[in-house]
Amino acid sequence: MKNLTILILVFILIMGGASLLWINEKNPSSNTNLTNSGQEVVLSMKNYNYYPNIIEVEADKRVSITLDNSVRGCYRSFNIPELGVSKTSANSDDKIIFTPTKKGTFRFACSMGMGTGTIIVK
Ligand SMILES: [Cu+2]
Repeated sequence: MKNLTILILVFILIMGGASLLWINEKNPSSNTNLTNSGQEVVLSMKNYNYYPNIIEVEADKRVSITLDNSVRGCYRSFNIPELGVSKTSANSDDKIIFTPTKKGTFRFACSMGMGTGTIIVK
């Protein structure tokens, strides 16, 4: 009887662990909002939007944003109105460089506002 109880407990633990793993594996696939931390940011395009579309940077440090070659059309025109950033990047070597001086959460967008994302300045 005691052995059976232990077996059941072990079984419950294994199932619990397995479901946790399952949840963890589930998350990345739904993660189109992956956060890219750091001052060197590379953005590409996924599902008609910037990817990743949350950027975390530190204030008062130079930020370099590269739009890789999957980013096309007006998405190459990159704007963060609240930080005074507005630049059209011709290609992946033409980086968007700025130094955010105010902290906060701001929106970035292409020139027509189809592609959007969030930049968090800490
Ligand atoms: Cu656009």
